Amino acid sequence: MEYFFTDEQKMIVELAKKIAQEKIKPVRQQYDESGEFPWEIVKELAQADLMGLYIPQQYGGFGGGVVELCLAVEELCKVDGGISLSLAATALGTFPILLFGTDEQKNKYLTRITKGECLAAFGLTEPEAGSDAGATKTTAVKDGDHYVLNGTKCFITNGGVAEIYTVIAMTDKAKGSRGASAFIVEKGTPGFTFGKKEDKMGIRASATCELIFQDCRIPKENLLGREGAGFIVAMKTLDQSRPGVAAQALGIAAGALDEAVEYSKTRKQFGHPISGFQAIQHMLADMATQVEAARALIYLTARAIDNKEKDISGISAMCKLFASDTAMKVTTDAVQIFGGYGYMKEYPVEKMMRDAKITQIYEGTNQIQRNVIALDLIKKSAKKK
Ligand code: COS
Repeated sequence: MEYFFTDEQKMIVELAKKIAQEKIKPVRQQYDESGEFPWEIVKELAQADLMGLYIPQQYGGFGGGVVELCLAVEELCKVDGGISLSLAATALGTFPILLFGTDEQKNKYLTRITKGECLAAFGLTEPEAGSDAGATKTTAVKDGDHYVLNGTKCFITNGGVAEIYTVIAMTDKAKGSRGASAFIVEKGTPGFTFGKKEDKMGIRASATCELIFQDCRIPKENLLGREGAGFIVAMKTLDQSRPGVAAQALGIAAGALDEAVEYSKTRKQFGHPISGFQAIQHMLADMATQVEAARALIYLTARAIDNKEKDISGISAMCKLFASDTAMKVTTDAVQIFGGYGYMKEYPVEKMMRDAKITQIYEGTNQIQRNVIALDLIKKSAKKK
């Protein structure tokens, strides 16, 4: 099903598929083992102009939106869910600037991202503020023409490798989540350093580390939106980016399904290819149905976001919830279809299952997604009355 994509959008898919097959597939296992950051692939993505897919043309981007981003992410993640994250995590770090930046901020930062000169990251999570994003402890104190940041962010995707960070910090602790503000912080700013690099179960080619702010002075021009709007900046950023995580999960699931179908045709037991057994056929049928349903939900939502529809929190959370649960189920079933071979690192589905797990956790656990969906339902039902 092609969901009525335009010729341009189909070209993006073909381009991403070519990079995934020709450049990423040959090195995915090596990067998974070493946990190194795949700069050579980032360069390929930048040269193919994929880094600016969702950024307006006036800033040098392709002028697409969440649909284009999801198409590229899905296709790349069919082959590898970790390497391609440099692109998706940069989008997460870029959305706050796109949504809330001034013209000056957009000109300064978006143009660098579209040129492929640098990556971006989003600094919200802290050791004691994970699901409870409002419990942010990092502070930003105004001092003349500067803000002084102190605190630690953790589990930051693209941490250390990105040049541009959007960071949430408290400018007025007494006001709770209404006292949070968002800032752009550049790598290399004195007082901004990186902590330990995480050693992860999956998406190992993606860089994840701590951001440490110690009396880090940033110019007041780097405030994003107004003071006190940081929590809303974070929530609206997540509303916009969750379909991208869902596309990552979808890609991983679709990749595992393809592997399982191919394997079932070649693996013989009891004198027949296992694809001839109904037990396997029913598993494949369920996997394919879930993948197709996730795809329909994601592109419906991405279109709604690109059409600037309001009230997208609930459906955006549904994408992330449904696609990530699908990825976990489908990759687990793919390992089952491969049997003992599926458990071995020599076959790709073992890695796909490890990569899938994080999609149920980051950008809000699936438990938080259910909270967001339920609150949205209740809010909308109150409005109807
Ligand atoms: N868009 C606009 N405004 C929103 C919003 C959204 N999507 N979500 C919440 N708000 C507003 C609320 O309307 C409320 O406004 P008022 O103060 O004017 O009433 C304010 O923000 C606080 O909202 P709420 O009371 O619902 O906040 P909570 O502290 O209860 O937290 C959740 C809400 C759980 C949804 C939030 O903390 C969250 O998303 N957590 C997960 C964070 C996450 O995804 N972390 C992963 C790391 S980022 S990679």
